[in-house]
Amino acid sequence: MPGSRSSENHRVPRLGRPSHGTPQSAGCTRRWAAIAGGLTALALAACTGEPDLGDARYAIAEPGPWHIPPATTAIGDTQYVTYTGAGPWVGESGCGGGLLEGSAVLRDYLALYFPQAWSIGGYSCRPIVGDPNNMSVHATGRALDVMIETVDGTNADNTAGDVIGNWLVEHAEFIGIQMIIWDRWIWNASLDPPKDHDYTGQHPHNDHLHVELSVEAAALGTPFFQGPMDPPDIASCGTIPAAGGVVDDSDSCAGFYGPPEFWRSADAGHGGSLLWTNAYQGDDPSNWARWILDIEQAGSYRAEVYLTPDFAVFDHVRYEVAHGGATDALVVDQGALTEEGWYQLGTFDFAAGPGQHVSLYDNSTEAVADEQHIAFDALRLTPCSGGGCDDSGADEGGGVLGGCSAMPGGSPPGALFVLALLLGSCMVGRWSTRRSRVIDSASDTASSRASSPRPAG
Ligand SMILES: [Ca+2]
Ligand SMILES: [Ca+2]
Repeated sequence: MPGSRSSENHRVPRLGRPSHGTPQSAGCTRRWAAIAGGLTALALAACTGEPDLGDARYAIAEPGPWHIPPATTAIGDTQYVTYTGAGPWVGESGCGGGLLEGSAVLRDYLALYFPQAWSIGGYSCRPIVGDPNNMSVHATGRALDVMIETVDGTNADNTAGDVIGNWLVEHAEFIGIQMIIWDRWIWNASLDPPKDHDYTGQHPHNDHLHVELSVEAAALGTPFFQGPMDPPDIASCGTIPAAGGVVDDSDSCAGFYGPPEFWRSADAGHGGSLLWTNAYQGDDPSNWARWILDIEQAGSYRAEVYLTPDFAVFDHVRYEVAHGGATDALVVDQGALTEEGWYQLGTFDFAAGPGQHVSLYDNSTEAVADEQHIAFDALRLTPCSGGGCDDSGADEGGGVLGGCSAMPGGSPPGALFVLALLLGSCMVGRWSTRRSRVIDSASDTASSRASSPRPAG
């Protein structure tokens, strides 16, 4: 996992999430037997039949390898892409030097629409693992490693990864995908059906999808790269109407990522539920969350987050607002609030359509004290113009927090900006987050964490 968590995180009990009920797990049954002599409050909370928090969206390991559903297989069987390997290994002089252009575009697209991938990289100058005479496709710049956190350190998270693999299979010809390896299974677009079978290579591909582009795709020659790139239809989770709207943490347009044991829920906040985690010092986020936005009508919107004092403590919470092709990084003092309510992040120009978001990250480059809670609850967008954009959410308490826009493009409320200057807490520059690095960086080397796992293939 990125970075190391401060120890206080491990001492905070995680409670079940009331809004998602699933059958009681076998693990809880065993635990009941084991603790018959002395139940603790924590065990009670953990055994009420509620799933672990992260299970609400991801973190399910299906038995067996990647199972491509029949409907996807049927589409995949109609796809044909010529397979081109990397040729013999002739030393580093034969390597491409970085991701090719099409690979970088696909990387950015996948990072945007499949946030369950915690990092995406792919360039590596080397032979195939276990086959020193032949060059890895990674060395040509035509292969991506789409990193998916395992469920338990061993088993592939099929909820998170299968949807990506299946989407790539269904669009293989359109994009130019020649091969995918995921969870001990391989799909090869150049084969006559059946195009998939078990993968028995050295690395089980339990923590990443290996995705190879065709030569044509890597050179931007396939239809995928020719026009506007629509989001994958599976990513739609609702639209913010022209009059504005709220995305709450319990909505399908709200995603929370990273180790589920560090996300805690509370029966508080907007709609009676919120999530919180603790800040920690590190270069990369460990836990992060995103409100995924599809905007009906382009325009300026005041963006506010709902905060509750007991769960909003940390004074350097990093937010990113991706709006209308720009990404603004913000630092917000969640701890500045004294009452529950809506607090402004600023006013942003959103485009019509999907692919926009507000994200929140748990890491800080500076030292972090114990128990610095970060709250993830509801986001509200309200259309506004002129001075009306500076109005604080007066209906349910709230106001303006100390913080600042770290990037040009956003227009934080005047009072907020002045406060930021007084506090001297304005942090300038684009954040080196896992997400923005992947999306914004043109160089493969910037995705350094992504290049650490080097599987076969
Ligand atoms: Ca599996
Ligand atoms: Ca909520």
